[in-house]
Amino acid sequence: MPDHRTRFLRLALEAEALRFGEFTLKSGRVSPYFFNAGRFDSGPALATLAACYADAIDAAGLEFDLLFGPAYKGIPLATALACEYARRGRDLPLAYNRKEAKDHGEGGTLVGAPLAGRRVLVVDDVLTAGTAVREALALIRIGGGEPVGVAIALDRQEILDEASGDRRSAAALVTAHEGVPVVAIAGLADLLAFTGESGTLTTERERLLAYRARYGSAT
Ligand code: OMP
Repeated sequence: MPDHRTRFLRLALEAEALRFGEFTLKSGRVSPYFFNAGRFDSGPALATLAACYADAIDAAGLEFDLLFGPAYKGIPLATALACEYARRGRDLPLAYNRKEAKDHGEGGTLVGAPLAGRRVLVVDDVLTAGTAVREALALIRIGGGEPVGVAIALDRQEILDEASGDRRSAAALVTAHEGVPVVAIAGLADLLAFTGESGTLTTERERLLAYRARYGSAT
């Protein structure tokens, strides 16, 4: 497993951003694990996380010239990543959105660097069905930017619909329909490998395997 995946999964478990138990998702599926990026709630945790994002993005060879963090959870993630790139000697403009339009001051829903004419990388936390990411791509296009990639921390690698027989992941469908690659620091497959190597997370791993058998994608 490339190092950034292991570093990220270790950090996520330590920060309790990744938890095992029983969680009902936005989709209604009952999951044996949940990822809450809000738990990366300190400077050191965000800095370590940002380095994992940067390593995953650079390994994928994505080319872009602006970082976009969708409200709310994407905002600190994209900000931390911009700081990490600055540390690595790269000056990247940063933008994000508000959930509610402002009708005074500078107005509108977009904040930060202008998107027009820029190749935009979306930075978000987790992808299940891809709805949140699609909304961010639409916002960027409306703002005149060109989305060229999506970077997420965790790809849950799930199918959209059990009944359809289509075993492609939601991330693969975003790429197919939107023409934009999705890069994850880690996915469910990595979490399974990690729990396998841990020697202690045996029950958790059994539950993850059962969940994957039902909702997991083939890719
Ligand atoms: P999609 O829009 O279905 O891709 O799911 C992304 C959203 O799911 C996130 O913004 C969260 O609201 C939520 N979520 C998590 O934060 N962590 C998880 O592990 C799973 C979900 C989820 O509900 O699927």
